[in-house]
Amino acid sequence: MKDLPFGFDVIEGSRLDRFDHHIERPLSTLKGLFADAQAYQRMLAEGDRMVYEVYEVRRPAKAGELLTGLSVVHPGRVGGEYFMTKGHYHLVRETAEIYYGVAGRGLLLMQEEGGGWAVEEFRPGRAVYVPPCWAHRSVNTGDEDLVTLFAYPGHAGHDYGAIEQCGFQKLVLRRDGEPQLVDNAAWARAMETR
Ligand code: PAN
Ligand code: ZN
Repeated sequence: MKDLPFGFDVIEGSRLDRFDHHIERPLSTLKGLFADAQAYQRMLAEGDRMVYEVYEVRRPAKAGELLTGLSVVHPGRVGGEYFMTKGHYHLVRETAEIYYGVAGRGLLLMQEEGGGWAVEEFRPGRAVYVPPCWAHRSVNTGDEDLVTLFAYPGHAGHDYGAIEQCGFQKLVLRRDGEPQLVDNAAWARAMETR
């Protein structure tokens, strides 16, 4: 019984005391993610900064299970665009997800394939619900790590392709010292040629 993950703690601010899998996403693995390709190349030339990490608690990938873990998006910007996750739909579209803010400030960008979009604030103690069929991306708009706990159905899977092709409708950019949602021209162009 001791192998079952009945409980885990967030320690040192941004790590789980027990996890089975650690995903690292340094800048070099995120080509094409940020809108300003030149700013991306300039930053990469200065060093391969860690953009985000995920600590996963492994469970069988089947319906009835919940996959949980911790997402840590480090603070930073490429050009004016805040560090963020790749973002994805679930492969099984009819699966939801819940996030809980542990530390830091940020936004969860969401969008539907039909064109709807939404944004929710992350802060410590706040939960954010992602309904079935909504793509989701975490954005760190603060100066410290954005740490969130997540849980989603075991059989959900991840579909990164649609977001890699079209991006999100909105970019989150720093303007006058504040995060602002800005229309993503690349998304509009990708939609026209579909
Ligand atoms: C999260 C995300 C995590 C990293 O566990 O996978 O925040 O984001 P990307 O998967 O978009 O790189 C989740 O939403 N799982 O379904
Ligand atoms: Zn997800």
